[in-house]
Amino acid sequence: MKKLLLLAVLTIMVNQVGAQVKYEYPMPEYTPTEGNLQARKEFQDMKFGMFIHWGVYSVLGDGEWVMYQQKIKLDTYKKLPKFFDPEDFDADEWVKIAKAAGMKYITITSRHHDSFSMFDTDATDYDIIDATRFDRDPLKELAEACKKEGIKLNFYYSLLDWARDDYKNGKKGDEEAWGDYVKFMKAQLTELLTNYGEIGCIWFDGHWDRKKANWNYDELYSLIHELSPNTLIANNHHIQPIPGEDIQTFERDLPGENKGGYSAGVEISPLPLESCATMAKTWGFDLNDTKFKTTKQLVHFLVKAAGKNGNLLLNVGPMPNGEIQPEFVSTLKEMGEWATKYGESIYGTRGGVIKTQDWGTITKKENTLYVHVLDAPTEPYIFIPELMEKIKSVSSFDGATKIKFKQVKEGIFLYPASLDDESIDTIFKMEIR
Ligand code: FHN
Repeated sequence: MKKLLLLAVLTIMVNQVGAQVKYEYPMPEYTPTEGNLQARKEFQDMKFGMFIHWGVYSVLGDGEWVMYQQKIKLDTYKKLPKFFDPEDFDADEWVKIAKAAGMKYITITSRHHDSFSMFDTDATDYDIIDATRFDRDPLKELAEACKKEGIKLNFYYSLLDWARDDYKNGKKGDEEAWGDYVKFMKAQLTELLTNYGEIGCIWFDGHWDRKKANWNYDELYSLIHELSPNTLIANNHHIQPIPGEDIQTFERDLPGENKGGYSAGVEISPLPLESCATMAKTWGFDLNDTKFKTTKQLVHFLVKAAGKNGNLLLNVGPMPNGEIQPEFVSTLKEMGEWATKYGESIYGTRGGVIKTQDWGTITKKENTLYVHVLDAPTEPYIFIPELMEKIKSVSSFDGATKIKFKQVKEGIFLYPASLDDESIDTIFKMEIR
């Protein structure tokens, strides 16, 4: 009897772990336009973007969750906009940093969970124009700078709100209040999609605050598709993609993994994939956060994401004066130097050729497979399992050195003369027959 009970409990647990979590409310059928499908392809080709978490919270230098974590009362928190005057903000400089890093797009927080709108909005006075002495719209300036430099601009938009009564009451079940909140979001989304030129993506976040609720995505997504059909929709809800979305995101994780703890039961979908990650620990500026990831670690993340057919959206949290902190700038510069040399093996490639191996991964463009050796194996060869393609030749990345190889039915053995342990990524090119 005890054994049976144990078996039943185990079966339930296994089912729950394996079960995909899905949004339960009806969504209209979604057929992406030709332009949208093209935008998805371009998004996949770009591979590397800059995530920017910037808000009045940066004044406190304790991350973007400071209001919640330090239990700061709303009235007290509302004093922050008065101290927020980022006179060193220079949109051109941010775009220059992103571009030099090899990043092709920028996704910036238009409004985070603290409810403060970092753009000129008529839907509330709790925004950068009405509530700060700064009196400039950084999203407008960024949109202009991005346009000049050929960088795509995306907007992060928080669904969750720590300040608004309509959100709070709606969460408690007041349907009228919830209706007001949805109206507010729609007004802001309309502004974001009409006042800043063409926006690459609306990137939602915060769904998990009301896991079982009806978020009215039918209305929100339809509005976006109507206003700007080529704009992609991503939602960092940590569940399976919802009809109407164009990108599947993974937070602090490579696609299909759950090391960060946000993606339990989430499976890879056929949509374009994106992983977002921090350069230290937090997203918003944190004075004490000095656990900086190295250039090598971050390049490995980028390469592994590409190997899994995903993009990397790498975050910076600018300081309250408007500058990106020097530690990030210098790592991004080094990433850019790497991307300038080896970008051919990343941009415009596709992944999913093989499973990630202990030594690294593979990306593919047309007839070329790029073998990325991120951690040199102890054996004097590299074994690539389960490769379907017939290989014609293997060479070093610059093509100058031919690499000996042997293809058997289980896979391919590469025999490079030597492997540099110190190298960030030793790349070999394999030509398909
Ligand atoms: O709570 C947010 C967090 O502040 C940050 O914006 C990240 C970015 O993916 N998303 C949320 C956590 O899921």
